[in-house]
Amino acid sequence: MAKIKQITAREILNAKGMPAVEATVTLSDGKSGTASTPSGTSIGNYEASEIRDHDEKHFQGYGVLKAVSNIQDTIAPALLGMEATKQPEIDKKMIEMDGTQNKGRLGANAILAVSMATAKAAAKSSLLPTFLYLREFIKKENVPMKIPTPAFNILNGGKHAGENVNFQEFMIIPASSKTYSESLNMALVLYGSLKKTLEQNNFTTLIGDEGGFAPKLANNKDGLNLLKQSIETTSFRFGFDVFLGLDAAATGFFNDGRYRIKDRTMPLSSSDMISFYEEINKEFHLLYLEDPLAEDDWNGWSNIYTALSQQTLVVGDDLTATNPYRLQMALDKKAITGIIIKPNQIGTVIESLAVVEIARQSGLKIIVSHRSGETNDDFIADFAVAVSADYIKFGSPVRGERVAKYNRLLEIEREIKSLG
Ligand code: 2PG
Ligand code: MG
Repeated sequence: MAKIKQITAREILNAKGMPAVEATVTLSDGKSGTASTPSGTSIGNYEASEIRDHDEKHFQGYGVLKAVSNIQDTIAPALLGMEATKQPEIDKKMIEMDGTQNKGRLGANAILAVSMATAKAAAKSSLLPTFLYLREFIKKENVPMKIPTPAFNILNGGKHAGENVNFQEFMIIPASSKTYSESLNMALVLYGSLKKTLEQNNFTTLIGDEGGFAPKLANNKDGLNLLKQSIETTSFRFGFDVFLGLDAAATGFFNDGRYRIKDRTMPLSSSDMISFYEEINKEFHLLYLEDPLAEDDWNGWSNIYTALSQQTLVVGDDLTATNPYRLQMALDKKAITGIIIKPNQIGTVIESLAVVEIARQSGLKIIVSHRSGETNDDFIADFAVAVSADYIKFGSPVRGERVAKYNRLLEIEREIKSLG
């Protein structure tokens, strides 16, 4: 039974050059865990709040020294001596000490770093890989362990790519019958094929925040066409081996009650926007559609559920914000068939697990996701396997901060095999 002996914290940079919080939790048996909190770029209104210093002289105001000192001066003294495997008690203590609805006092960036570092340390102390250790906290009946199907965001748009196009993520999704290694191999082939297709069409092959290509396109439909073309020049069969998915991140192009997309000259009402999705779905048979509408367009969400949920997964991200209350609203209003889980949208490991539990009991598909401003931390790979997520979203299979997660999944795939 190892107890928390020391907690330290520091400011590091994430992959976008933004300061991030890293914490190390050391236990009485000498084992330790280190974790860091990512940041979003398209941040939803209902997310837990990360705190930044607003001191212009330090990292242009984006520093996180206050969050770091909250760990050292407030969180650490309160958690010292606690049993490391008591993750629910540890997270509860931090939630209570913060005392706000959105973790805005101590900072979700501070709290989550400690929460994840505690889980990593406790896993080591229990001599278990983190994904197996985390399974202690979920109801395992009917939840066989598996590597989730990866959705690869190989064409970046919206806020992740200088508004080159409106939709934020154009994804390729291997058939769920493929093994993880096969899916990763397919992603690399299709990534290369997309690069060639872009070159042939005189588009730039520079990349966006999540490693996907970021061509300046005339409209969103062109993005889907490019992906389809890139698949068709390989041996992979569109609609059989591989499917298409979108994260529209629609809050980003919604203003004054209207959606503005390059595909239409006039701004669109919610129902016109839904008609547009129906139109592209006829052509591209989307497997997955995330945040098609803005985060407060509840009527629109209920309507798109009615229109499309039999044909495609309708997924909430900004809508639900890994928040149990927002999830309950989405269920009451019949808005979604899948939910994005991002631990930093809610701020602790235990609350993230609880949201997964409610979602699964309600029959939703679970998608565990990174943020655009990732660090090299690979905790979410373990988390995704622990909860047997249906899908994961870790970006393109390039760039260190994305590859860190994909490589961890390769390692987990081997570890699961060796368990027999
Ligand atoms: C999203 C995420 C991750 P961000 O919208 O799903 O891809 O983007 O981290 O910028 O919110
Ligand atoms: Mg999203």
